[in-house]
Amino acid sequence: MIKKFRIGKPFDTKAVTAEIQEEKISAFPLELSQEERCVVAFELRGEDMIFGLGETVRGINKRGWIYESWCSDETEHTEDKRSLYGAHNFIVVSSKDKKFGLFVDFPGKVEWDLGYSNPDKAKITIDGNNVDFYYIEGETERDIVKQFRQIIGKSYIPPFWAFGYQQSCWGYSKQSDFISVRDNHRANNLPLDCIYMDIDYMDKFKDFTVNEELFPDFKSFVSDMKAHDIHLLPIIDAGVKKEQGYSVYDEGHKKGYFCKNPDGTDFECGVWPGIVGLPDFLNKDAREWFGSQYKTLIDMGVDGFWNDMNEPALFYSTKGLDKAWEKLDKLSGREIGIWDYFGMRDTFARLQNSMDDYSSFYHNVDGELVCHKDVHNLYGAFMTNAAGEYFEREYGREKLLIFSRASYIGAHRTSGIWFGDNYSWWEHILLNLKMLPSVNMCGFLYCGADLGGFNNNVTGDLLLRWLALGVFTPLMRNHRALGTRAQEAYQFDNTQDFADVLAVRYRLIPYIYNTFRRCADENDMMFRPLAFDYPEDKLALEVEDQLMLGEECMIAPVYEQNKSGRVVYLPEPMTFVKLSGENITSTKLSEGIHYVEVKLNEVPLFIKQNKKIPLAMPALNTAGLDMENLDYIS
Ligand code: MIG
Repeated sequence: MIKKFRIGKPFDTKAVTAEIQEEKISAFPLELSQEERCVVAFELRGEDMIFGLGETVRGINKRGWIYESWCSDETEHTEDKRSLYGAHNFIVVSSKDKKFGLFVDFPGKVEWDLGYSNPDKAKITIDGNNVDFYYIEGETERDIVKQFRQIIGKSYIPPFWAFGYQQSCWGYSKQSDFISVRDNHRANNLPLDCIYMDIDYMDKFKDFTVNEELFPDFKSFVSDMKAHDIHLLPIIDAGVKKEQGYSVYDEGHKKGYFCKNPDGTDFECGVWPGIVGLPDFLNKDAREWFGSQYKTLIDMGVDGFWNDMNEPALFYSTKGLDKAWEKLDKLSGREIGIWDYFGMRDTFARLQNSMDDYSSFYHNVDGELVCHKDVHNLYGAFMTNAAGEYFEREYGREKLLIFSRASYIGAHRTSGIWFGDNYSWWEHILLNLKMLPSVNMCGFLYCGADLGGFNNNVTGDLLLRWLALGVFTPLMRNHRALGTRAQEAYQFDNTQDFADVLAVRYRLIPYIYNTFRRCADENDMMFRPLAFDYPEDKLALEVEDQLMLGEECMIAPVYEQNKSGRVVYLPEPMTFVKLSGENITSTKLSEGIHYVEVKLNEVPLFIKQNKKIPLAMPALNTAGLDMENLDYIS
């Protein structure tokens, strides 16, 4: 049962697609106070658990920390942080006698103090008082999620090939880089379906352009790669380079499609291309205009994109930089104290993604000026909707792959997400795992983390262990930052181990793909906390390093260094399966705690009693998969 409560005149976030009758606010079932800000609160008792909040830090059970919904270009996903790239305002609260879901539909900042200030109290502070609440009651957590998913509309489904293995690296720039990635995979019997193009393919980082020196005939290059069954996926950044004569900028500027300063001039900031205009994705016409720009690259044969820097990420604004120079000028040449020095240093560091800037530019929403700060969390979602809606209209469903870094609930209907700039840290394998059920709760099914880690230098064992989780995530992409140690599967001496693990992905595609489609159809979660499936099992409730997958399985990757296996908890008897290349070993295990050994080239999987899962024969790409002749394991 879903109840909708409205306070004031909320901004239309487009998150909810169903028509729901409003209830009287006096019937709102939680504590509610309204002054300048709206605050919702409720008691937390001993064993109560809180799930949700989508893409964010910390545990599957979110209790005991303070989170902020504020789409952030956060480059260090450590547990002291409060926000990452997404703003996913949905939680499920689970206590012994009552379970409920709460969606706070609000496009500005929301603070979730879930037992941080006071362990017995949850306090949600909304940065304003025009907001819609959806309160959902149900028998089980999964049922509450399904009801929620039903009102926000069906999840995006990518093309089938998007379930293949994908390689990415910030730094591939010339044609020969891409060809060598392709050929090295082939030569080492490593499967591959896609290679990503990061910002270097562009001409001076200008969206929808291709550097002609690097790619003299881009169209034939794309088609040549496709003839080898490799899809190329260019990145698109939110900011549009300010350059006279660059048609996208000229048109956007002329038509007033960029975000504005209060005086009506374009708000300008520095990102990779230098000074950019920020397309006003909150403006319907600007949105349609930007969406149609993708055609330039689609016409060259490209059939997918990833949208980046759309929180939006700002290195500095021109007005912010002017102020910083002024400060510097005042100090320059004088004898300064240590605090002056720190102040000066911080003045420049604080220019990045600053609240001053977010509070100082405006969107044009149907003729009305809206301050960015009040709708910040919609920016990336609306950018991606612009693309996704255009793709569906012009090319049909399931034709183009698209996923985004920033998101709000609603974007799950038109695109997937990736989890941004993680590190080659063992603990980030676990963070990857923990985010999967929470983003599924919010409708994001096509998702995944940068396997191997984006920042920092990888090691072969870390990458193998991470891939053994990645074989189960719909988006399975190995990606790394410029200047980090090479981490393609063929860069390590034990290449065969990588071939063994990647082969398992292709063996599992029939299962992963069908489970994905079923979950999209039925508004279900692909990955669930054990707590959702075994609510009466005290041990299962607290498991934070294993997940249920589909109706059939449980996954439990090894995520620590120098471990030949791990401890796993089985809430019921299961078959423990190890998959490696074409090899399968299986052992029946009773319910309870076990230590299981897992070699670096093996993928561990636990299958429930009386369940079986299909396996295809390994293939080198999705085009070569035989989806008809399947084996079954149980
Ligand atoms: O400021 O395009 O998260 O995946 O490789 C960094 C370069 C910009 C951030 C993305 C990352 C991408 C990188 N981008």
